[in-house]
Amino acid sequence: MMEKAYVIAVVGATGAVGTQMIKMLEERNFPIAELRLLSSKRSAGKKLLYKGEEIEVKEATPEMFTGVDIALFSAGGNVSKELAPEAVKKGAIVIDNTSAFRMDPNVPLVVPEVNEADIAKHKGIIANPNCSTIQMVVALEPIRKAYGLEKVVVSTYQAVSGAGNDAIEEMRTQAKAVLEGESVEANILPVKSAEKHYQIAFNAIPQIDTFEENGFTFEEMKMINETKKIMHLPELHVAATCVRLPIETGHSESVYIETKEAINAEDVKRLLTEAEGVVVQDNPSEQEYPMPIFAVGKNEVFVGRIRNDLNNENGLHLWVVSDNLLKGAAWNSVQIAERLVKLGLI
Ligand code: NAP
Ligand code: 12T
Repeated sequence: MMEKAYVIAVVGATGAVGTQMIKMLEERNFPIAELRLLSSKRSAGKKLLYKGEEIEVKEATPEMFTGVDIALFSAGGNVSKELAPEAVKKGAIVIDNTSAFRMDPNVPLVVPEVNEADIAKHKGIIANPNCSTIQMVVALEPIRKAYGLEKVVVSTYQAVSGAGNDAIEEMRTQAKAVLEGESVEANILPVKSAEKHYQIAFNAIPQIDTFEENGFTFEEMKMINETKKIMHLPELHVAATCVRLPIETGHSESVYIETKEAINAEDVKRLLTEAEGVVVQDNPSEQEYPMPIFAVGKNEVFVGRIRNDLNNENGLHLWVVSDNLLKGAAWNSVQIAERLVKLGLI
């Protein structure tokens, strides 16, 4: 019997995430009957390659979703709010990479290694979590299962590609200007819409996304709220500090956790070695630990520096690294699409 093939739309196809989505669909040999690449009017007419074939990018309008089976959205929250319901009306299942619907109780928020079963509860839209949240929960879920989880305190070291192609370009231009002794311009980071912009080259910016009333940034609140929702732990204590560094791709996280049962670093190393989607890189005597330059282009979450807290027998420290555009975005979305097929939900 011939395998069924699907009509797939990628919204935001020309973006930092969208281009990785196309590459991922190709690499995974996803069963595609037709691929529609959509963007704003600005990029309409541009041609992108899929399996060596040129596909013309079209402007994203409601009509473009006629006949679409799965629509992968990563063109910003406003585009999703406007067009995702239109795509659903036309019968598509939307996998949304923006924060538009993540906390909606009717929308499952899915990391397949953690809560695959939630996929079946969808009513048209499935949300892909924030990149920093995804890599952290992949590392924490096997620990939760074995020891229970009480508290998480995380600090992130995030790459500029998370903020899109304009941010990558800005970092590169600034780095060149600094090295050549020229004046530096900043227009994109920390947030395009912000009043002030700061140099990212050779700097660290403790602001990702906009500030909330409570003193946390929206990126930090996404990590806090999404972690509780994905892990089904509404009572979990979570605190986050999110920092942008001049790294092109690959988010890193220093994570401190407290578990319900006493925890042992050597057991956790064994546990994570067996865990789906995790690679343990942890050998201090060989200076082996995860780093962004080694995670780029890989689908897995890399974990190292696993060590017991010195004061609390329920405390553990770890270092978690992953490609923010892959497991943090394109791979997690395509993985959800693959599970829809595997579970017979499409
Ligand atoms: P990017 O490199 O700036 O690309 C933005 C994409 O959106 C481009 O393809 C752009 O098309 C398209 N677009 C912009 N305005 C549009 C409109 N009005 N209608 C249709 N398409 C439009 O940004 P990115 O890094 O790929 O991120 C895109 C979005 O994905 C973000 O805003 C965020 O919501 C989400 N995201 C999620 C994660 C995550 O944590 N899971 C990570 C990164 C990004 P043009 O070429 O025509 O401008
Ligand atoms: N502002 O989709 O700037 O929640 O790195 C992901 C990444 C939003 C999101 C970033 C962002 C998201 C960023």
